[in-house]
Amino acid sequence: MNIRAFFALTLPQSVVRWLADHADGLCAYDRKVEVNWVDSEQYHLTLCFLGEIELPQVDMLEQLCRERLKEVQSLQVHLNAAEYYRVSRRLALIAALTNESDELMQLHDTMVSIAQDAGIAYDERDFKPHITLGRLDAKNHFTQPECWPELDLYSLADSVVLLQSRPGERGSIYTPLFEIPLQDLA
Ligand code: 3AM
Repeated sequence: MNIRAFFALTLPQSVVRWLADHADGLCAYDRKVEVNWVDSEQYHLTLCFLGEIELPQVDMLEQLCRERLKEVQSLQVHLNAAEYYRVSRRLALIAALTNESDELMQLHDTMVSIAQDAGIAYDERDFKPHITLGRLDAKNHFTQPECWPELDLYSLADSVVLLQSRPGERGSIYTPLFEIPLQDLA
């Protein structure tokens, strides 16, 4: 059985509530109702997309994560904008963005090397850390505001999860397969 999976950071409930409230405000720009807004329960920051993996690889990934993340500290993620972001020729997002801090980029690299050590052929795309609030076809009529509402939010990232992605009636549904806590910030 194959499992579509990816490593992600989950967010504290307080941050989820702020982001959901912010996303509510952004709905006003979705004049043609083209954006498929993500359910706030599904908010996450993707660290490394693995694609289709097999069940035994989940156990191997968990073991590798427990070893390699033992010394890794929790981090603060500064969400400093929420705006339109065209991911590919087909997909655009309304996403909360963060600057590429050294800690976050190092954690991304660690997750990539764990995936590779578990025998997963990782297909490197540019890693632009973000939290997807809504998705829309890249060919759309969305008119961006001259100035997006400000976002200035800090989120503690204190664990890494492996999420399974399955198609649901209203977009993908993500289910945690395992969660590894990071070390407390000193
Ligand atoms: O929900 P977000 O935006 O974090 O865009 C996909 C989604 O990201 C991304 O993995 C998350 C779960 O599906 N994704 C899908 N295919 C991908 C790929 N080939 C990918 N990221 C990188 N490479």
